[in-house]
Amino acid sequence: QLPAARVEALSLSGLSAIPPEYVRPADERAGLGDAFDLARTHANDHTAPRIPVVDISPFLDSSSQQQQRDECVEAVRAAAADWGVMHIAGHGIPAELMDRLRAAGTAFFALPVQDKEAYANDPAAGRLQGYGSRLATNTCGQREWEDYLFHLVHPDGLADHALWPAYPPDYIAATRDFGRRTRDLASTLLAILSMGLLGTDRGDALEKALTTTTTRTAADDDLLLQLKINYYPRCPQPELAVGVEAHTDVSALSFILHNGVPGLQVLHGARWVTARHEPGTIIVHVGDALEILSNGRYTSVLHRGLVNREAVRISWVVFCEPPPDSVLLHPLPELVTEGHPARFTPRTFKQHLDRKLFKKKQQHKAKAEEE
Ligand code: AKG
Repeated sequence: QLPAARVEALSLSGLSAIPPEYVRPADERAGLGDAFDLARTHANDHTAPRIPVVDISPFLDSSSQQQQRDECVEAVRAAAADWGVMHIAGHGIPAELMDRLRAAGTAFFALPVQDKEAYANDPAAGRLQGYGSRLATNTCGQREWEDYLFHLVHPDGLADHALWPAYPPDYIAATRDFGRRTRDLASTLLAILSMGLLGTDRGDALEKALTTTTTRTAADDDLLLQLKINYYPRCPQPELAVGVEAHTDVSALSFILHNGVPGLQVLHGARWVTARHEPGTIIVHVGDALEILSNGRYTSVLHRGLVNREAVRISWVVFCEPPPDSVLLHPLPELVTEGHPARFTPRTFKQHLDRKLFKKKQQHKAKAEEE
């Protein structure tokens, strides 16, 4: 088997036109462009909708008033319902730790491609963790303009540090600490989101529905956090390519940091909105698992990653997922009423993932037959 072509190597080769397998179909190309141009247009358009910024510090500060907490619950609820995405401020993760995480991932990707190959994954052989590039999984043979590093980050007992970069020396410590802090943030947000659905005294509902454990200790925690570092090289024809094609996340929540280069777009109404740079915040997506538990009250946000000519974009996405087989995901019983029947059939996380992949394959097949 030939080694996978790395997009970074392609980008560094200085080509002026991208290979045909990276060119998206005409219907998808309509809204694409250089992410810097789109971000500038969005910033200058004062009527453009903006992804909400929500400060959750009242939940981390024991001296805060109930009214501040209620306002915070309502702001998070509204953002999760109307957008399925928000910038979280006041999240309690130290800026210094976020800088260390970014510095570590950036230093790893600054290594020559051949050094990173020591960490190559092999999805065909079932080895998903490691350094990779999305292969064409669809019948159209289309590829995405990015390389990535993927591994489980929490719980620490399940993380295989042998698969994590040994360089830079701070990679493991910084990434592990960030995973731990993100796990705590996930609990805080799930509590706020639960209160938004069921009231102040039901803050435990969502986390209970996502896990099998009643006490959260390092040993028995079964909410899994997977880290994907996306590396989007410069692209000579950003109007023809995407870094990550439009999708919703299968996770309950996803947390995103990035290096300040624009690229993330989310669908709001019928419009693609470019995420702004909100320094210090963490972007949070509602994923499919939370949409199911909330019976559709919270929206699993459709999003994509665009590329640009000028600068490398790097993003750190932590997917927060229930265990694959031991939890049955279904709408919380209190949210299923005569007026609001269940919109989702019960399924495990793994079944949901399999169904989604199957549907995607069917769609590609139907499209290929059409053409
Ligand atoms: C993904 O990796 O699933 C993404 O959606 C990446 C988004 C981003 O790079 O901001």
